[in-house]
Amino acid sequence: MAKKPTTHNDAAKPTAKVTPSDITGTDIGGESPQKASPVPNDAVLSLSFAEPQGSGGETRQIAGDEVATLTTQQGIPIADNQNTLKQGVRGPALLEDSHFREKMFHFDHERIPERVVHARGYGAHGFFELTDSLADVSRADIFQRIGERTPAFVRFSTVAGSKGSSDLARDVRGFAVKLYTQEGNWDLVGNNIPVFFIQDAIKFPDLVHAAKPEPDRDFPQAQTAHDNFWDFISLTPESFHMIMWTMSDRAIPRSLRTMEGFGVHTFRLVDAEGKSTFVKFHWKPKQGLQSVVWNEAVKINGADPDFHRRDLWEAINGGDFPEWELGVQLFNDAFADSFDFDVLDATKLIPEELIPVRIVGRLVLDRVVDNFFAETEQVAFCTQNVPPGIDFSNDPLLQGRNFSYLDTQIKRLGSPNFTHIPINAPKCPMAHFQQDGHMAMRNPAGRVNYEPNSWGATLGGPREDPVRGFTSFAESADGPKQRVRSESFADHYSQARQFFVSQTPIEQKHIGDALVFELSKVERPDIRSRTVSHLLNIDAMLAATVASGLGLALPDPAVAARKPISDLPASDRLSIVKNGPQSFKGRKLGILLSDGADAAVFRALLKAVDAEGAVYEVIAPKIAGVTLSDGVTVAAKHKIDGGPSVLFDAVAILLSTEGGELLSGDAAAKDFATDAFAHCKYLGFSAEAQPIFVKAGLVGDLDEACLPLTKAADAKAFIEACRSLRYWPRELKVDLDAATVA
Ligand code: HDE
Repeated sequence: MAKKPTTHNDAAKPTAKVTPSDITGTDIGGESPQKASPVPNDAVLSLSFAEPQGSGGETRQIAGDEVATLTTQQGIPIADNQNTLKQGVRGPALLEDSHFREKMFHFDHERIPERVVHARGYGAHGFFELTDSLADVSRADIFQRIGERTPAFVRFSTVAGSKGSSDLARDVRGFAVKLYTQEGNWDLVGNNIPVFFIQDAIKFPDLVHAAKPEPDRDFPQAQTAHDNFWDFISLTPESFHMIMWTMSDRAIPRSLRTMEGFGVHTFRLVDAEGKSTFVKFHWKPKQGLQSVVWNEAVKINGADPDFHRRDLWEAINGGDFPEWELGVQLFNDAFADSFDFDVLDATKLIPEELIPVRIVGRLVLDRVVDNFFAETEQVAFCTQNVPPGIDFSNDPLLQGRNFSYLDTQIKRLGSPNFTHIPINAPKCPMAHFQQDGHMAMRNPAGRVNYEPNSWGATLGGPREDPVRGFTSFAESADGPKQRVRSESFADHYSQARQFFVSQTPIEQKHIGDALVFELSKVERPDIRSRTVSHLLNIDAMLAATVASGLGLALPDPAVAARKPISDLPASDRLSIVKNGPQSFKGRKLGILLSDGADAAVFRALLKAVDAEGAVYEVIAPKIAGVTLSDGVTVAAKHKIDGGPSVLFDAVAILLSTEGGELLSGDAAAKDFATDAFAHCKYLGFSAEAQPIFVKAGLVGDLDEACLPLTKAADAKAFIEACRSLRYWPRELKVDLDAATVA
């Protein structure tokens, strides 16, 4: 018997968006109110998004809505998007099915090569606003007029992991800024750490090969805790300053919004007379610095691998626009000559105590992308994109980068016309004779495509401008061709030590813990030992702590190419804890509720959270939500199993007597409390939460950062306490390794 033909055209019908309150009749939402997402998220809107690509805007009515007609890329209207063309109902597919062929062909070619490094990233649009003119030192147009705004696009990234890796890997973060200035695009392609692993670009492929998954087994993914990485590092002493940073909590930021950004290299600013001033660029987050702790990072990766991108998306869509100040350290040849280290050496920084950071502008991110691929994936940063007034130094790492980035974009984007893609196109006028190539969207019009020509001002096209045009700083260079490393690059440990001694004791402990963790994953004892031999040149106590954590006999110190300076003064700006915001603004409170929880305390908590400029999310035994003591229902954002406390900056547990008894038998609820406690978070609780603390073994340990929420008046004090972000003294009581910290 022949089967009846079936169609599924109903699937194309738009469905109404279902909100939690549709299901539960909820009175209060399960999270802080958010601005509506501007991004289409149902069938109808995504069709209208495709409209400019050729549907021609043809529409028809479906269930009362105007819906665009689905077409092929050639604009041919499609009658059936559910079934291939067949000979007979159950017969073979036909080659003439051009709609199927085009759809599959396009799908098969959807991916472009991911970035070799910085593959996983997240971007947003915004603007740069000049707050202090730099006209005294630079002719760059962007630095002339106070108050003027320049459009910007920023892409944050991890370095080692593939595109689909998780956000909380221990890693450097990329902080790449494209500024669409009126004299061309300026790409400041920086990191969240002000120094780099290597001094010369020729070592970059080795560094990256060593950091990425080992080539025979293709693991571990997105982590440096393996033999190859530490083998390379322990054979490359210049990397140890950067290692101090990557083993610190800088490498596990709480949010992309709570990290600093650095241009890393020494650049030049050049004025109209051609005079040069050296400069280092800094982005300082208005949100303050903040990181997570390692055990938390590991768990966040499981609970929400998109933790950082979600945070940025939610903050911008919630109207809490992330902001950074642009700071510059300006210095001249005299300072460069007198400085203990070479300003061309990217493994060194200049302490802010020596050259203060002058704040000259602000960067605000106020718009998420319309489409991740079109913008964040296709954005092409090139270090060599600098407008007139900004120039390079001879830093050998920067010089190498200036070659690499253009090369990489042709591989990734596949055409020399990648500047025709809107995200990469300058927003100022362009005029040149470059033409043709794959996907050329904008060939020059007219008969003339060369220069000089004799077609006159109107027909002859653009001409060079020796005054306005980019002029390289006229630095003189001479000497024999040779492959050498300057003697002035030979000190590898002094600033590593300076960074270490600038940290608070808890941050120093974290560096030790991280080194022990990473090296405990290294299989070869000689690599572990060689690494510790370098630490001995940095700090004897750190080396001893790591050796003891590994159960390793202390080796001899590594032979230093130059004797380290051991008395460089501590620099407070290098510590995260010393630069915390002392504010809960922009942070997230997780509120674990049960049926019957005290409505007055809950409402007071929401009020206090709102007053602080923070946000909240409700966690409950069931995703449908809970009914409070006053009969009002509250939607949940997370079921308890999907909303662990690692996702929040602080937590409150508000339960009824029955709720407390019920949840004390639930492992996820116990983990919620024990993790919040172990991660030194502020913890507010109603008395009814006691059974959970009993079962979790926390009762005797609750400290001054565990605050009762018995009445509405307690809420404000609790949120004010949360401003410290963490209660660090607790960590020394909950970590075995703490015993080794002095
Ligand atoms: Fe990169 N780097 N890099 N890098 N880098 C790339 O370019 C390279 C270095 C940085 O969000 C690649 O488009 C070399 C330092 C960021 O799209 C590639 C050297 C710093 C991003 C490349 C370095 C960075 C990249 C890969 C040593 C901080 C992501 C994909 C000389 C100052 C940009 C791409 C984005 C990306 C080469 C060292 C930052 C291969 C050869 C130092 C933020 O071209």
